[in-house]
Amino acid sequence: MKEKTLVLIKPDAFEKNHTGEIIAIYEKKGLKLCAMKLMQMTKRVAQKHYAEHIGRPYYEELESFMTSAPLVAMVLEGDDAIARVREINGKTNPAEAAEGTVRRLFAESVGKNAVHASDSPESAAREIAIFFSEIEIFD
Ligand code: YYY
Ligand code: MG
Repeated sequence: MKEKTLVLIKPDAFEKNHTGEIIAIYEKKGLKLCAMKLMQMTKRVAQKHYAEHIGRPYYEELESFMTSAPLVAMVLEGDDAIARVREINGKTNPAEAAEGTVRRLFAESVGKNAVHASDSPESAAREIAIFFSEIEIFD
Protein backbone atom coordinates (compact mmCIF):
# COMPACT_ATOMS: atom_id res chain seq x y z
CA MET A 1 0.00 0.00 0.00
CA LYS A 2 1.20 3.48 -0.88
CA GLU A 3 2.16 5.43 2.25
CA LYS A 4 3.72 8.75 3.19
CA THR A 5 6.24 9.06 6.01
CA LEU A 6 8.03 11.95 7.70
CA VAL A 7 11.83 11.88 7.55
CA LEU A 8 14.18 14.32 9.28
CA ILE A 9 17.86 14.58 8.43
CA LYS A 10 18.97 15.60 11.92
CA PRO A 11 21.40 18.47 12.70
CA ASP A 12 24.43 16.15 13.02
CA ALA A 13 24.07 14.69 9.52
CA PHE A 14 23.08 18.04 8.00
CA GLU A 15 26.13 19.79 9.50
CA LYS A 16 28.44 17.06 8.17
CA ASN A 17 27.08 17.54 4.59
CA HIS A 18 25.49 14.09 4.41
CA THR A 19 22.12 15.43 3.21
CA GLY A 20 22.64 14.65 -0.48
CA GLU A 21 23.97 11.14 0.14
CA ILE A 22 21.10 10.29 2.47
CA ILE A 23 18.44 11.54 0.05
CA ALA A 24 20.14 9.56 -2.75
CA ILE A 25 19.82 6.37 -0.67
CA TYR A 26 16.04 6.86 -0.37
CA GLU A 27 15.63 7.78 -4.05
CA LYS A 28 17.64 4.75 -5.20
CA LYS A 29 15.26 2.53 -3.19
CA GLY A 30 12.37 4.00 -5.20
CA LEU A 31 10.97 6.32 -2.55
CA LYS A 32 9.57 9.55 -3.93
CA LEU A 33 10.15 12.97 -2.39
CA CYS A 34 6.81 14.74 -2.08
CA ALA A 35 7.74 17.57 0.33
CA MET A 36 11.02 19.03 1.59
CA LYS A 37 12.35 22.02 3.54
CA LEU A 38 15.32 23.30 5.53
CA MET A 39 14.29 24.58 8.96
CA GLN A 40 15.38 24.84 12.57
CA MET A 41 13.19 23.18 15.20
CA THR A 42 11.99 25.36 18.05
CA LYS A 43 11.60 23.87 21.54
CA ARG A 44 7.84 24.00 20.99
CA VAL A 45 8.06 21.94 17.81
CA ALA A 46 10.49 19.51 19.48
CA GLN A 47 8.05 19.02 22.37
CA LYS A 48 5.22 18.38 19.92
CA HIS A 49 7.17 16.04 17.66
CA TYR A 50 8.73 14.08 20.55
CA ALA A 51 5.72 14.40 22.92
CA GLU A 52 5.86 10.73 23.95
CA HIS A 53 9.52 11.11 25.01
CA ILE A 54 9.04 14.09 27.38
CA GLY A 55 10.13 13.04 30.87
CA ARG A 56 12.46 10.25 29.67
CA PRO A 57 16.05 10.52 30.96
CA TYR A 58 17.40 11.47 27.50
CA TYR A 59 14.69 14.04 26.64
CA GLU A 60 16.53 17.26 27.61
CA GLU A 61 19.58 16.27 25.57
CA LEU A 62 17.37 15.22 22.64
CA GLU A 63 15.53 18.56 22.65
CA SER A 64 18.73 20.56 22.92
CA PHE A 65 20.35 18.59 20.06
CA MET A 66 17.32 18.76 17.76
CA THR A 67 17.01 22.55 18.21
CA SER A 68 20.77 23.22 17.95
CA ALA A 69 21.06 23.74 14.17
CA PRO A 70 19.05 23.44 10.95
CA LEU A 71 17.66 20.12 9.80
CA VAL A 72 16.04 18.87 6.62
CA ALA A 73 12.40 17.81 6.88
CA MET A 74 10.84 15.76 4.10
CA VAL A 75 7.92 13.56 3.24
CA LEU A 76 8.71 10.37 1.33
CA GLU A 77 6.12 8.30 -0.45
CA GLY A 78 6.14 4.72 -1.66
CA ASP A 79 4.81 1.20 -1.14
CA ASP A 80 5.15 0.39 2.57
CA ALA A 81 7.18 3.58 2.94
CA ILE A 82 6.83 3.72 6.74
CA ALA A 83 8.37 0.32 7.47
CA ARG A 84 10.80 0.50 4.54
CA VAL A 85 12.31 3.84 5.54
CA ARG A 86 12.75 2.60 9.15
CA GLU A 87 14.54 -0.45 7.72
CA ILE A 88 16.76 1.71 5.49
CA ASN A 89 17.58 3.97 8.48
CA GLY A 90 18.52 1.08 10.79
CA LYS A 91 18.27 0.68 14.55
CA THR A 92 18.18 3.72 16.86
CA ASN A 93 21.60 2.82 18.28
CA PRO A 94 24.12 2.92 15.39
CA ALA A 95 26.18 0.21 17.11
CA GLU A 96 23.23 -2.15 16.53
CA ALA A 97 22.30 -0.84 13.06
CA ALA A 98 22.83 -3.26 10.15
CA GLU A 99 25.54 -2.82 7.54
CA GLY A 100 24.58 -0.34 4.83
CA THR A 101 21.84 1.40 6.85
CA VAL A 102 21.84 5.22 7.09
CA ARG A 103 22.52 5.11 10.83
CA ARG A 104 25.37 2.61 10.45
CA LEU A 105 26.90 4.86 7.78
CA PHE A 106 26.33 8.29 9.33
CA ALA A 107 25.21 8.22 12.99
CA GLU A 108 27.68 9.09 15.77
CA SER A 109 25.70 7.88 18.81
CA VAL A 110 22.23 6.87 20.06
CA GLY A 111 21.39 10.56 20.44
CA LYS A 112 23.09 12.01 17.37
CA ASN A 113 21.74 9.36 15.06
CA ALA A 114 21.44 11.19 11.72
CA VAL A 115 17.79 10.58 10.83
CA HIS A 116 14.23 10.30 12.08
CA ALA A 117 11.38 8.40 10.42
CA SER A 118 7.77 7.91 11.48
CA ASP A 119 7.01 4.51 13.05
CA SER A 120 3.31 3.96 12.19
CA PRO A 121 0.55 5.35 9.94
CA GLU A 122 -0.81 7.29 12.94
CA SER A 123 2.54 8.87 13.79
CA ALA A 124 3.23 9.59 10.10
CA ALA A 125 -0.04 11.55 9.77
CA ARG A 126 0.58 13.37 13.07
CA GLU A 127 4.23 14.21 12.31
CA ILE A 128 3.69 15.29 8.68
CA ALA A 129 1.07 17.79 9.89
CA ILE A 130 3.60 19.32 12.33
CA PHE A 131 6.10 20.14 9.57
CA PHE A 132 4.07 20.67 6.40
CA SER A 133 0.87 22.32 5.31
CA GLU A 134 -1.38 20.77 2.69
CA ILE A 135 -0.10 22.99 -0.16
CA GLU A 136 3.52 21.94 0.51
CA ILE A 137 2.83 18.23 -0.08
CA PHE A 138 2.75 16.86 -3.64
CA ASP A 139 1.35 13.59 -4.92
O1 YYY B 1 12.31 6.08 16.45
P1 YYY B 1 13.78 6.20 16.79
O2 YYY B 1 14.36 7.54 16.44
O3 YYY B 1 14.59 5.07 16.21
O4 YYY B 1 13.94 6.00 18.38
P2 YYY B 1 12.98 6.40 19.58
O5 YYY B 1 13.05 5.29 20.57
O6 YYY B 1 11.62 6.80 19.10
O7 YYY B 1 13.71 7.66 20.24
C1 YYY B 1 13.64 8.94 19.62
C2 YYY B 1 14.99 9.59 19.71
O8 YYY B 1 15.35 9.81 21.08
C3 YYY B 1 16.14 8.74 19.15
O9 YYY B 1 16.25 8.84 17.76
C4 YYY B 1 17.32 9.32 19.87
C5 YYY B 1 16.76 9.68 21.24
N1 YYY B 1 17.06 8.63 22.24
C6 YYY B 1 18.19 8.77 23.03
O10 YYY B 1 18.92 9.76 22.90
N2 YYY B 1 18.49 7.80 23.96
C7 YYY B 1 17.69 6.72 24.10
N3 YYY B 1 18.00 5.79 25.01
C8 YYY B 1 16.54 6.56 23.31
C9 YYY B 1 16.25 7.54 22.37
MG1 MG C 1 10.60 7.02 17.28
